[in-house]
Amino acid sequence: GLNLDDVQGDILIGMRKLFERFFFFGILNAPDFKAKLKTEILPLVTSTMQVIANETDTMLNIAFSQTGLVALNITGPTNDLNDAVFAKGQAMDAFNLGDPNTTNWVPEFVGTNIHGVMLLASDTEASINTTLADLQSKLGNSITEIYSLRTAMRPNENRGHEHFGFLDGISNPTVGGFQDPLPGQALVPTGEILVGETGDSVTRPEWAKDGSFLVFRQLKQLVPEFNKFLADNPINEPGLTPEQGSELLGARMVGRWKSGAPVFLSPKFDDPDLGKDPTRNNNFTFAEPGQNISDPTDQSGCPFSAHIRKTRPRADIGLPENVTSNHHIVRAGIPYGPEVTTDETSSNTTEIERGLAFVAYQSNIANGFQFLQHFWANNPKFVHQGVGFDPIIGANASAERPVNGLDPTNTTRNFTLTTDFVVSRGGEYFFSPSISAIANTLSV
Ligand code: N7H
Repeated sequence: GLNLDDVQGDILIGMRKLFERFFFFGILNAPDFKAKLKTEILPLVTSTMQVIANETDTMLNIAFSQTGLVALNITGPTNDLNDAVFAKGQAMDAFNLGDPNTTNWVPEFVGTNIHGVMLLASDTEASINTTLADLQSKLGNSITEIYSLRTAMRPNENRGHEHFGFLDGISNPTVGGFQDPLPGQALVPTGEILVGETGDSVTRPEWAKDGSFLVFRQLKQLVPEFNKFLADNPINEPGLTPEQGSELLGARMVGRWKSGAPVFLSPKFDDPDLGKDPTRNNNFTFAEPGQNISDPTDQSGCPFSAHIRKTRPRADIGLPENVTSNHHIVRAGIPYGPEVTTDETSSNTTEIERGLAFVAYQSNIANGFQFLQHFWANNPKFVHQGVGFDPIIGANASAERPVNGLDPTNTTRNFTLTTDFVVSRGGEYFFSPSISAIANTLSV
């Protein structure tokens, strides 16, 4: 069976604490770093079992980029992870992902200087600060800090919601041998998420088994601009106030209401009881009873372009999806940046950066994150001709984005989005190794 003591804890279920720090570093002295990786870092690395037990104050995970593995002298054909996208680094992939260029990127993500990232998660920021300061002093000059991102769950009733206001972290696949799927949850082969497990058909080094590729993206969100767009374009549906029409437009862009309730199951109004019920809030396929799923006109329940339908089309590409699709990712992102200020609300303009520290795990980046972004979200012909872009994350190199199906009163109506509500600030591709690989391969 799956060794949950050996798989890093963020991969399959996410550390999901109130605060998380992403600490990006370069390795300056490999022998020194390796020694400290073994004595100082390894004892603190949190396994999946430990995340489930939830007894750890500050959880730690660590992952390495391609240049980081090279710095550690993990090279040569026998050590090749055989993921071409990972090997090149994310900056080389910017154009392919729909980013207009890397000028909007956080400068530290441009190039391949980042060797690794440490993820520290805790319910208090003070604990993160203490643990990190302690680690930094022990690591000394073996590493250098390149960039660091502070993130936090949003306060009070917005806890668990991303900055546009929608509940996040609802639908993630589970893997064989881990947890029984909730109704509607995808059960995928273990090897779709974990390298070297059943379902991963790529040749891998022995030490890579039970690791996973970690895609990190700093995705800035233009929240006041998003809200202005909704306010300016309420769906004019009989019985809805303009405010409700705006809420409906936002819900159809995402495919869920802010509470998490899927629009497919609750097409006109939010249903908070449905949104918070894990046995019901993911239990749908997008197939209406008796519906010809390839009928591109039926978007009464949920637009084909909706973010959750673009990124997990369910019955649109045939069921059971664990057999027909190998395009699943496990998401473990968390918001960063402050709440919207009254100034920003009144000017409808973002002044302070906020967004999503996006994290996705998969055994194959080309089948996972890259596929979802490039072939689905950014492809106006997916899942049918004329569907348009994913209105949330679809990227067209900053050119305007046609989106269809959002207006349930006229699903052939086209919206042309002239603003990217999500702007890429770049990121990097990492490999999150098993704990035994850290002990027996990476630190020796
Ligand atoms: Fe998305 N959002 O708030 O609108 N996402 N996402 N995402 N996303 C999901 O089911 C959001 C991004 C997926 O199984 C929900 O947990 C935002 C990227 C996938 O039904 C919400 C950003 C990619 C799913 C958001 C962002 C994905 C998903 C519903 C960027 C991949 C699960 C809550 C700032 C390339 C689909 C939930 C399923 C769900 C939002 C990014 C993919 C609310 C704001 C870059 C696979």
